[in-house]
Amino acid sequence: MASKLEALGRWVDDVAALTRPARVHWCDGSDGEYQGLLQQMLHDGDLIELNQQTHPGCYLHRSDPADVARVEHLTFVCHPQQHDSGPNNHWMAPAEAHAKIDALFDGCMAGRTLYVIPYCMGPIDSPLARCGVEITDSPYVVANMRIMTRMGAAALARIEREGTFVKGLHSTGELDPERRFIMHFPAERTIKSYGSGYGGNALLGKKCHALRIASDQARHEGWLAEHMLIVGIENPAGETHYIAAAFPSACGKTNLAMLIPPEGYRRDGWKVWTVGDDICWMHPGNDGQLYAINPEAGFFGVAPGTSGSTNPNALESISHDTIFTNVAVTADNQPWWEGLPGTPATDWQGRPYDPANGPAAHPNSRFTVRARQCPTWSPQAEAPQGVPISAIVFGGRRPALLPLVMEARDWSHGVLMGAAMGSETTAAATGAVGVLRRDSMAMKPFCGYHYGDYFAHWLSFDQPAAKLPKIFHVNWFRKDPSGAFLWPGFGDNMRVLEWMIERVTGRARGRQTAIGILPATGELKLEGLALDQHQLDQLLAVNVAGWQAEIAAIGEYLESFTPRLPERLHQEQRRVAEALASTASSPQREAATP
Ligand code: OXD
Ligand code: MN
Repeated sequence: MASKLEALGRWVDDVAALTRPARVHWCDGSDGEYQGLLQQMLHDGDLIELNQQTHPGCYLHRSDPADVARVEHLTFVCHPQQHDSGPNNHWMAPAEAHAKIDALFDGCMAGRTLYVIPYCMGPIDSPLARCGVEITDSPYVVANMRIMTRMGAAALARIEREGTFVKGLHSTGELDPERRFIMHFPAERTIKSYGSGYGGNALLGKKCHALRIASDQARHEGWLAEHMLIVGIENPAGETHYIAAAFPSACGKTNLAMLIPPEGYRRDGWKVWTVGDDICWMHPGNDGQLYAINPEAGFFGVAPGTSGSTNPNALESISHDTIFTNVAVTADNQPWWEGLPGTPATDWQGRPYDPANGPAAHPNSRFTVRARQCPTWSPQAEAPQGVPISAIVFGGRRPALLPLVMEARDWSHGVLMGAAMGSETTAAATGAVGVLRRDSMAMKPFCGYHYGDYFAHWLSFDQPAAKLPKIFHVNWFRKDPSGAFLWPGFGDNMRVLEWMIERVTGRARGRQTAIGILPATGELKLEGLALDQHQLDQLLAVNVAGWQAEIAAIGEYLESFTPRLPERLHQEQRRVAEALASTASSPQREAATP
């Protein structure tokens, strides 16, 4: 074995000595290997063949009913010093965490195969990409990693060249929720995950590596690892602007990444290109712009709600060669979930469908599919240098107060907008209704270090030579007093993206307010939309008293990160509070520059 792979070989030997598998398989990422895994899982009952006439190459996996989601309360970020993990993470001392989880790994692969999965997050030749190796005893994980990452021989060759990689050790274990941990050791660039086969807990390249470990690595190396989609908007002149957007879950990231513009736009020649739907790594380029790659090669999307009206591109992507997890099936064995036409015959647990048992598909049921199967997949998604980012968007589910769109006046204000973002709970979710949960940059479950340091890292990009993207905040979820959504969303979000591009290119002037820059009258293109003036006014109103309460609440939230809260963010919060106060004392100045 070549010298740069010696450390990898030694680690695999050590893990095998601890977990004692019956055999070790080094994954090469080939088609033959993938087909062999599928056959083995069909034979063992880990996969069920779906209707091969309607859905060629599609299979269903039913997970343990107690293992269907990420487990944030069992997820730890173990920096040597607790204060480096911050109040935003659970912490355990690294030695204690290793001892606890290694005791679970002891002998856990007896009789099973240990798979070694070398993978690359990002285009294989990209200097922005980073490699990892996941060891797992789950063939389902191997098959999903092959879809979600560049996995196998090419990744191993890069690891051999570079000698560095993130180590991830996973075992499905006994799936006992009492014996389940997802541990991260950022200083050791190591992940250990035991007791869950669910995607976010088990596909270690995704949330564990590409967000929690990578965010910490990015901080040290001067880049950003973010929970953002990346979408390219091409105008009729053939110019493409790339937008990176962060939203908490259940806010439609995959739909926005695959948006189909309204008919008038399509007729005029506008096009949308999908680069990524969940994770974005952004590096400053030599020209001062931020360049982004999607570190993933596939989509691990939520199935329910995906339909011909909400996301036809996703639906087309998953019509073949897709692994479905915890969806229902129809009488003729097609995958089914709430939002699709037709009726389910069998629910996600394999029981005959009975509405008394709840939804037919699990609300967190998923599809895993190669990104290149998406009709709008951007050729630039494979570009080693990444795509230049024109705009960064933050957003959440806010039934009131937050306007449809607003632009930050500068980078610091934009960082404040991202730090303050949140989503309100709805009647559909358990717990109290209308409770606002702050989720800074949509990274609350994924930031691998102290949020105060993370905000400081964001602020540090504001350098004299930098040509930073403009930052916006959107809210697709405003409701009128009767509880109806004010904005149609989905494809019509294109109208808001177009205004952002008009701002980036200097073609729209906007309207300066205390909370940021909003579209001036007539700047949002609304042709073909059934939206009356009153609705538009509500969507773009600045309720000064409401905002004064909001900015005070933001101030309190930020205080929870003292003493690591950067003073600049604090100043920015005070500046907006003062601009609101002067607007309140002379309302005619609402249009004043903040
Ligand atoms: C998530 C996901 O939980 O993308 O955010 O799966
Ligand atoms: Mn996500």
